[in-house]
Amino acid sequence: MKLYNNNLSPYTARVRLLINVKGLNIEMADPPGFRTDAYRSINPTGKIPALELDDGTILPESEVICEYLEDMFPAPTLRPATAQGRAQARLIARMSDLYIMPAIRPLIFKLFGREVSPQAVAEAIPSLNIALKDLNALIGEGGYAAGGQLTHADGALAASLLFVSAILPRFDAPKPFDAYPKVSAYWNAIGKDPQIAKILGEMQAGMKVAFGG
Ligand SMILES: N[C@@H](CCC(=O)N[C@@H](CS)C(=O)NCC(=O)O)C(=O)O
Repeated sequence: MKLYNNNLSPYTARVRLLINVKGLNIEMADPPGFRTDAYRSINPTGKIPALELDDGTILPESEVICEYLEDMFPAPTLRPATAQGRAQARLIARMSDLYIMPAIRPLIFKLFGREVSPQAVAEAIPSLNIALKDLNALIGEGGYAAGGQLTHADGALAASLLFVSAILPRFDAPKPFDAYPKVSAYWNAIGKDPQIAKILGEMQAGMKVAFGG
């Protein structure tokens, strides 16, 4: 199998977490550009990650890829043992995908010089604060997002919080987690997990190249 990947992307980082933990032999490939016809002919969404299966099928969307890898290679697992733990892991991964990343997307676009309206930029930090407040109410304790153990939710959440911590200071919000004690505690703890440290380190190296860290 082949993963269309870029180490800077939080969506690809969460897939590499599963690949690393499960010890899978999956080739990493650069996409032939973003939003290019060449890449869209491989992956219609034009986004990374995309997993090319052995029969040539393309699976886009990080959450879908993570679920596929869990189903195909169940051990070791990043799913909690109980139904409730699994629900919590899925909840936190969705909060990252549906609320945190969309809130900061205008700021990421601005940083990368992509077209974005001033209104979208102005709304980004208020939207992020709503997402962080909700996350603070729902996140697990003990250093992990769900079930007191490393799960796929940590891949999604730690990667998106790294983006928040790196980008918000560039928009006059130097300490974005300070008002959210459980999110702060999580952020201070999660990087100590060696598997999370590895994907965050790869993202940071990518950030250094893309926008100076
Ligand atoms: N919902 C998608 C989001 C993927 C995504 O937005 N990836 C970014 C890189 S971080 C991308 O490929 N962007 C290309 C573009 O902006 O057109 C997922 O979870 O995989």
